[in-house]
Amino acid sequence: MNTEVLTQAANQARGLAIDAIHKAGIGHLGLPLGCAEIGAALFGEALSFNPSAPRWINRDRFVLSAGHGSMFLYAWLHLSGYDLSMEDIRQFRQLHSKTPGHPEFRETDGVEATTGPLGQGVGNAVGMATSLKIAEETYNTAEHEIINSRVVCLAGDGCLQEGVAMEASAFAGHNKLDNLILIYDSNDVTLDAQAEETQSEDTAARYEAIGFEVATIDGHDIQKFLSTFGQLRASKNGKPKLLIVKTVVGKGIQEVEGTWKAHGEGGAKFAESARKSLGLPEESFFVSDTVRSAFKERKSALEAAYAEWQKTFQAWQGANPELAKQLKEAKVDQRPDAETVLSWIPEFEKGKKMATRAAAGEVLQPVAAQLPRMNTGSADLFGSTKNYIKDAGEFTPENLTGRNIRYGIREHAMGAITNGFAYDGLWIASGATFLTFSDYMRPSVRLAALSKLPVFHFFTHDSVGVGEDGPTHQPVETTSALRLIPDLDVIRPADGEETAAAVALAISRTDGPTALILSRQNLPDLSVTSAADRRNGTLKGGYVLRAEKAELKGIVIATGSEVHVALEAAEKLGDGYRVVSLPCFEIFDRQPQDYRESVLPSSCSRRVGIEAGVSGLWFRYVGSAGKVVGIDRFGLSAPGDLVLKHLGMHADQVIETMQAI
Ligand SMILES: Cc1ncc(C[n+]2csc(CCOP(=O)(O)OP(=O)(O)O)c2C)c(N)n1
Ligand SMILES: [Mg+2]
Repeated sequence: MNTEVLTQAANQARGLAIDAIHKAGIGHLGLPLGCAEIGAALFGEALSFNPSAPRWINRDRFVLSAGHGSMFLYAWLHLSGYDLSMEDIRQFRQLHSKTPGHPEFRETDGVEATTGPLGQGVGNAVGMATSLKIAEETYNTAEHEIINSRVVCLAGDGCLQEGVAMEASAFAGHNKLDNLILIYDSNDVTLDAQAEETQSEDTAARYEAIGFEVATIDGHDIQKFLSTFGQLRASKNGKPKLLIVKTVVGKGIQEVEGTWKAHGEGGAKFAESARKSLGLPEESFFVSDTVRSAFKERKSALEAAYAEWQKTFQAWQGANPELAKQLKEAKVDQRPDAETVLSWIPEFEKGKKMATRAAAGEVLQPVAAQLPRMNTGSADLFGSTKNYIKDAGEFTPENLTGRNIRYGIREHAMGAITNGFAYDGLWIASGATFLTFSDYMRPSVRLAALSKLPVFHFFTHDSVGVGEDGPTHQPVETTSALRLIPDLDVIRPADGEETAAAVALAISRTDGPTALILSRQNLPDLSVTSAADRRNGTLKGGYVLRAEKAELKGIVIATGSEVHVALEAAEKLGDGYRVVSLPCFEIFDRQPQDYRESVLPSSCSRRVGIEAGVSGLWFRYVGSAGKVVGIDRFGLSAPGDLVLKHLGMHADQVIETMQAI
């Protein structure tokens, strides 16, 4: 497309944003208007993609980290010929539209990631760039290059102010992800104020210092953008790229442009005069025939390039049937089922005491051997989180297929990067840290749940049982806090067999994330029932671990490290007492009513729940007549077994509590 047409397209995309936001009465005009030339250059020329095959493996991934500028993305996806009609644009921000307020993965073709919480998209893009680097190394051969795409991320001042972006960028620089092009919309404005009120750093120097190649240009100069972008794209120098584009926020609405008032919908009331000054007709939601046909031609050209690629791909497939099979299975929603995964995991030695973190590490080995697609990582805690895949190497720029990723002490970036892996779908990613520090990555875990991403994490050191490190490292509220996130499965297994099932559940899940909550301290194995029963019970979220041997008098419900305490209490209480192990509330809640009733019969209201954490959520299972032995305070620095005892995590406390009902 020539510059003339691209300029017209930019102005018409501005018109679409103005009209959609004017119609909705709400939205963010600043970015779609300020970045209109960048959109024209990217979607009209620079990016490689196929609107008819939006998940084409060799597409350039475009992530709008500044998700508030969603109308930017919708306008360009529409013009490019994705499945996003003008009617969809008219429905901007309306119920069940394909054009929600912020871009949502799975809702709209061409939306690569759910963005809006600033900075997350940068982390996701770094994850996608990592994913593609591994894919290049895994799948390209000397004869055939089937993957050579780039990840392009548009971020604003807000994204780059957020810590997660800096964590992720440092990871990208360290790992030499030169397939990443981060475009920084530097418009000197944020939501509330001119940017100078809150930032004074030299962003170019900051990024140069962490190993990026940096260029700065006028973001309204289409030709300059195309030539610079082209150079950066071609430069395989081991440096990720930062392209700083100086733009005028809200450009085209003279009343507000260049000021923070242009950030949101403030300018929309000037729609009429703005349309005029942009050279647009009075007709709203206008796209000229010239622009339409130019984008139609562009789509044909993209499809032709895709067809060319298909030829290479066919040849590659013929020459590499094993790799082709692996790649075919590498889809975001493609996972082995839990029973299959469990069949790979041998039973644990009976009677052996073991921490569930150690059990998870053992379970991981045969699973990883069966699933070459799987990698894992830790936030500088492999030695403690135990999720290292043995003999599988470490991911480094020189060893891209190493399956253990050192995320550094960057929990938040780890969350966002693993989400990036999951959005891309090629690899099965997981991370690990101490449960207490899952708080540092909570925003990314929440987005994984919202976007239904099959990613999972090993959260170890799961209670005051951590011991001497003290209350800073002893989670009490964290497991419950994670349970509050909708669509996140939180699994706290009690022994090796439950851990095997927990890992199998995490691997097999296709429609959301899983948090594995694992103990630091050794736990006895629960061989009161068979390994198969414990595994199958865990697959249902909860089960009767010890059945009553006489008329039912009471039920003790527990998770993880407190299940053996519950067992001991029930033994002492007598034959009429049942123990229910409830490793996963969410999965148990999804079981049919008759199963749940068989585990927790409503006729029995004498129930005690025990968990080394805050008690609030437990009343759902013990009911108003029941009681909870929990820890509704912060912990203490002392040996773990003493702290657990001191805070009531012992059989006598359970017995006393049951007897008081
Ligand atoms: C984590 C997070 N905090 C706050 C917000 C609310 N918010 C949305 S946009 C924005 C300002 C962003 O500034 P910038 O990235 O420069 O965007 P511009 O105004 O230039 O479009 C804020 C504070 C958010 N979306 N995410
Ligand atoms: Mg800004």
